[in-house]
Amino acid sequence: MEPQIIATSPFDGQRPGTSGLRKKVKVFQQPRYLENFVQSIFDTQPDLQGGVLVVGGDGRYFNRESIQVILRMAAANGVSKALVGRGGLFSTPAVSCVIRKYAAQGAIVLSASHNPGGPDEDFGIKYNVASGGPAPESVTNALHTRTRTIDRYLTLDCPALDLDDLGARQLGDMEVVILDPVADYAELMESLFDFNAIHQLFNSGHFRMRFDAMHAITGPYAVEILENRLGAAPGTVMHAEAKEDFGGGHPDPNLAHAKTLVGLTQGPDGLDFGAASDGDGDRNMILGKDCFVTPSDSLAVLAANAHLTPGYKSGIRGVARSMPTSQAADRVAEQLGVECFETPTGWKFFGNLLDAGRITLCGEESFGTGSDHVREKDGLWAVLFWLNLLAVRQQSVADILADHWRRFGRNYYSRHDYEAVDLAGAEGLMNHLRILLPDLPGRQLGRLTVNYADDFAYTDPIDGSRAERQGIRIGFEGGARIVFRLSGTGTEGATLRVYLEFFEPDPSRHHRDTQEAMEPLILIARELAQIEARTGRRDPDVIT
Ligand code: VG1
Ligand code: CO
Repeated sequence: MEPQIIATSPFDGQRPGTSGLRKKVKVFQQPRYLENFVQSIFDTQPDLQGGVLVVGGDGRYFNRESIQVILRMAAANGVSKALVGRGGLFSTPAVSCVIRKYAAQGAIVLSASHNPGGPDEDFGIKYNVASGGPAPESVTNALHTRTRTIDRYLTLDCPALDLDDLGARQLGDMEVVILDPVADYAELMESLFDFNAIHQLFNSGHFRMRFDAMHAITGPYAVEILENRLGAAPGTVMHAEAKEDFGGGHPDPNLAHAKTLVGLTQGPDGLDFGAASDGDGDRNMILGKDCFVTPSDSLAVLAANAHLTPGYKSGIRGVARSMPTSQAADRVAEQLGVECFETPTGWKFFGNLLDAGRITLCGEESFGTGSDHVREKDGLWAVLFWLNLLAVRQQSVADILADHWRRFGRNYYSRHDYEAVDLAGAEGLMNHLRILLPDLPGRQLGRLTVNYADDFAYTDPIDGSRAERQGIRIGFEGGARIVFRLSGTGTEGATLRVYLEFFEPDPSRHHRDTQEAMEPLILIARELAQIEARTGRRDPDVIT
C-alpha cells in the first residue's frame, strides 16, 4: 500500500505543556490538527522508522478515532510494529511498562489525565521515549518547532482496524499487535509486592476498603489486581466501568472530586482504607479511616518503609520530589543517608535521575507517586505499596502516619487552586511577584521572616539541561514555604496554584486541622500576591 502525502499548514499553539498537548476535544477535531502533531512526532523521532511504537489511551471521548488516525500514519511513516492495548486502552503507567518490556522506541499516549472528558471537554496527546518516560524538554521543544513549519503528513487510505480482538494483524507494511492492556502491568505489580500478605489482609475479616476508579482507566486494572488476583470482595472497586466522559465527573482523585469515597471512610462505620486514581491511572489518593494522607506525606512514608516490601527490600538509592511538593521526603532521605533531589513540576524531570540509578522513589504533591519500576507515576502501584505496608505493619493508616510524624516531624501542607482565571490577570500576578523577589529576603511577613525568595530554576544533574521560571518560591525561617505557579495542563484561561507548607516538630501539635493551621500562611500568600485584586477571586476553587 503506497503512503499518501497530504498537504497541510501549521496550527498555532501546539506546544506541549506539563504533560503533553492538551486542548478541548473540539480543537483536536479540526481537520489536520491531530495529524499535524502526530506527523511532527514522526518527523523529529527518526528511531520510530523501522521501530516499535506503543499506542493507547485512557478511553476518553475521541480516543478510538485518534488511534485509527495514528495507526495509519505510523504505517505510512515506516513504523514496523505497533503495540496497541485492546480497545485502544492503556493506562499511562501500563504504557511505560510495555515500552520497557518490549523494548519499543516510543509511545503515543492519548489522555488529558485528570481533566474531564466528553465532546465539550478535554483531550490530550503525549509522546513517551524509549526509557518509558514522558519526552524530555529537548524532545517536546523539537516537536513544537516542527509543528510550526509542517506542510505535509503521511497516511494510508484504508478502513478502520479492529482493535477489540487480541492478536496480530497487518496494516500496510506495519504489523499491529493488540495486547491485553492489563496483563503485563499486573505481572510487574506481582513482582514488586507481597501479594500473599495482601491476600491475607483482605481475608482477615477485619479489613474493609474501596478503590474508586472514577469511571476511568483503572477500572479494569483494579478489578483484575485487587478483586481477581488478591481476592478482595467483588464490588471493592467502585465506579469500575470506564466511560468516555468519566460519568460526567472530573476523574481527579482528591478531596474535592472523590467526595463519595471520602465519605465512606469517615465516621464510626468508616472504611479502613480508601484509594482512588485518575483518568489515565497515574495518580493516587490514599485515605484511612477518618484520615487523608497528603501525597507529600505518602512519598515520605513509602521512602521510610520501602524495605518492608519485596520489590524494595534492599533499600532505596535516593528520592526526588517536585519543587512544590512538601519537604517531608527530604527528612527521610537525610535519616536514611540517601540523596534527595528537588525537580521542576512534571514527571519528565525525574527521568534522567531514574535512568542513572540515582533515585528509586519520586513523587509530586499532585497525587503522583512512583519508582524506577516504570518511568511514569503510577496510581495502583502506590495503592499496592500502601496495602503491602498495612499488611506487614498490621497498623491503621492513621497510626502509620502518626508514627511517621513522631519520628520525622510533620510538614503541614495544602494546595489552593484558582481555576480558569483570566490569563492576563494571572500572568500579571506572577510578574508582580517576580518584581518583589529581590527585596523579600530578610523581610517580616506576618510573624514569619523571609529566608529566601526566587523563581525556581533547575539544572539537571545528569545531562546539564536547564529549566527556568518553574515557580516562585518564598522560604521562611523555620522551613515554612509558599510557592506560586501557573498550571501547564489546563485548557481554559489560567489556573493559579498556591502551595503552602510549614514544619511542626512537636507531636502534641500534630493533629490540628490543616486549613486552620495554615491560616497565617494563607493570609500572607493572599496579600503578597494580591490574589483577589488580580484574579477577582476571594477563595480558591479546589483545596487539596
Ligand atoms: C499538574 C500537576 C503536576 C503533574 C501534571 C500531570 O500539572 O501539578 O504535578 O505532573 O499535572 O499530571 P500543572 O502544570 O497543571 O500544575 V497528570 O496525572 O494530569 O498527567
Ligand atoms: Co494522570
